[in-house]
Amino acid sequence: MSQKPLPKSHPRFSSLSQRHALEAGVKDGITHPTGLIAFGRGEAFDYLLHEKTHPFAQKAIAKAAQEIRKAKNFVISVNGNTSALCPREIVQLARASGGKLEVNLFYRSEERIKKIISALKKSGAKKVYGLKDDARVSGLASDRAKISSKGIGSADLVLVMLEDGDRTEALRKAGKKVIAVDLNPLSRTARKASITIVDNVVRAIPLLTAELKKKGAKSDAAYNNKKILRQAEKAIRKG
Ligand code: PTJ
Repeated sequence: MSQKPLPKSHPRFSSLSQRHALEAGVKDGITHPTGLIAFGRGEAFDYLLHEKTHPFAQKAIAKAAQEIRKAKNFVISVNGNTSALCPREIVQLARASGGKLEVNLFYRSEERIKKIISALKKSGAKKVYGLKDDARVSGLASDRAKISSKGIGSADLVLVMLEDGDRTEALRKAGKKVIAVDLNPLSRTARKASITIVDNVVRAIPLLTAELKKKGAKSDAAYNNKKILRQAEKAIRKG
């Protein structure tokens, strides 16, 4: 459906722009139609968080940057929603972190993977894993189990965004650290991840890239993910 450009002065400009990015993603065959519903769930939490990055998310971002610096094989897992919402920002994060990109889908099809890889390449990505799956995440029934041995298969640290919870659990069981970006602090992904950034991906990913570029970032040995999730839940309840 063609429409007039959104006025930047609209109080919900950012949120509406994200909706339209996903609408285009569905039209282009990148985003699965149910991704719109998943986004709506996130949007409700974002509304309660006043669509801003809170200190608990900043803390998680700082810890995530620290873990990325230490990682031997950091992989960013990309799905249909994130590739429509913030492809350029994801590629910039891969560049700043030296991490690999891998497409991993719940509703897996070769056609969608190819389209997502091409969208990431248009945004500047060089190599993107995921089309050829030669390994599996054990204990996972869904197609998300299909991975590349050179990507997620050999990763020690994986970034997941907008996930269904069982993969995070299975990745942890496989001995990998997981950074999750999820607006819902009650989700299984949020609870099972090593570090949970409770924030919208469109804000969290550029902030993580900026954090990685900072020199002399200090280490925070006292990081406690359960505490971060409690703080996020409290902020949502307060509204
Ligand atoms: O592209 P595919 O085939 O891999 O399919 C992906 C979807 C998104 C359809 C699939 O992973 C899914 O159904 O996800 P869920 O189980 O609905 O979980 C999505 C989680 O992401 C929920 O906890 C939402 O609150 C959260 N979320 C939604 N939008 C955002 C978000 N978190 C951060 N930023 C967002 N913009």
